[in-house]
Amino acid sequence: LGKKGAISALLATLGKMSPDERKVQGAAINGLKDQVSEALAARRAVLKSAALEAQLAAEALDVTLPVRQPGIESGRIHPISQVLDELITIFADMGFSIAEGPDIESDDYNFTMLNFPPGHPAREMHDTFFFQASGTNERKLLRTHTSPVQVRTMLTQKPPIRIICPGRTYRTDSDQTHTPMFHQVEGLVIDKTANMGNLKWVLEEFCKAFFEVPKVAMRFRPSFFPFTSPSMEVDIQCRRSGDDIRFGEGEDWLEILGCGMVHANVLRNCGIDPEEFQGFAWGMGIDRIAMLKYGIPDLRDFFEGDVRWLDHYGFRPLDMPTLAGGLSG
Ligand code: 2U9
Repeated sequence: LGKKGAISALLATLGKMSPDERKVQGAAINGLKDQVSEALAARRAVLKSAALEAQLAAEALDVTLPVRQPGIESGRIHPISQVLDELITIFADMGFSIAEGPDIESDDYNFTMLNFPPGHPAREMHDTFFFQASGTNERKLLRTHTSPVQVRTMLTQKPPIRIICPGRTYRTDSDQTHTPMFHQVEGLVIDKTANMGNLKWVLEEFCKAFFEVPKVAMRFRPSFFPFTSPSMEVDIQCRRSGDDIRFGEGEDWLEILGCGMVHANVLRNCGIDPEEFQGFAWGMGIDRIAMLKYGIPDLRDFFEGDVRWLDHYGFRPLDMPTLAGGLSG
C-alpha cells in the first residue's frame, strides 16, 4: 500500500487506460486495496491483543500477598528519644540551652569539683565504672551523672547560665529499675538572684507540661547531695490503681527528681564568686520518667533492641512533639 508498493503501482497504470477500461480496472484495484487494508487492520488487532496478553502474564500481581509498608510508616522513634525531644521542647521554650560533654570523665570533674572530697562516702554510692590508670595519668571513669557537663560549662562561660544537660550515664547496677547505662537530664541556672522560688516554678512548669496536665501538686522533701545545699527530693501527686497511674490527681506521691541550690564550694571550684552569684540545679532519670509517662514496666527492655517492643512502645517518626500541637500526639 506504500508509495512503492504493488497496489500503488497498479493504481498508477489507470492513467494510461481508456475511460471504459479505467472504470472496470479502477473498481477492481480499489476493491483489492480495501481488502488488503482490512486484512492489515485485522492482523494488527490480533497482534495488539496478543502483546497485551503477554504483558499481563509477565506483570502478574499476587493480590493475596500482604501489603509491605513503606519505611517511613514502619520505623519507630525509641521512647527515650521521644522523651528527650519532649524535654528539649519544654526547656527550650523557657530559654534553656543544651550542653553536652564526654562520657569518659576525670575523677576531678565527676567528683572533686562537685564537692565530693577524696574519700568522701558519697563517692561509694555512685557505683562507678573505673578505667585502669595508664602510667602516671590518673584513672578515668565513666561519668556517673551529667553534672561534669555543668562544671565544664561554668569553667568556660560567664554567668548568667541557663542550661540543660541530657546524656548517657553509667553505674555498676542492674535490676528491674536499674541498668548499667541509663540517661539523665540535669539543669543548671546561675544568676545574681537565682533562688528557690525560681527553682520551684521551673520544676512545676516542667511537670505540668511533661505530664500534660493543667496542675500538679509537688512535695519538696529535704535531702542531701554533696553539690547542692539545701538539697531536696521532689515527689509529684498521682493516683495509682492496679498497673494504671495518673498524674495531677489523687492522694499518692511519686519521687521523680532531686534538686537544690548549688553549693558555694562548687561555685568557687568552677571560678564563680558565691558572693556575687548563686544558682539552682536539678537532676532526673530520663528512662524513669519515660517509664512513668508511657507505662513501660521493665527498664531493661529499653536496651534489648527488640523490634516488637519498639513497634508497641515506639512513636511515629513524623509526630514530632511541640507545645502547640501536644507533646505526645
Ligand atoms: C552542678 C551543681 C549541681 C544536679 C542535681 C540531683 C539533684 C539529683 C539524681 C536524680 C535521679 C540523679 O538520675 S538520678 O539518680 N540527681 O537528685 N542532681 S541536684 O546538681 C548539680 C549538678 C552540677 C555543677
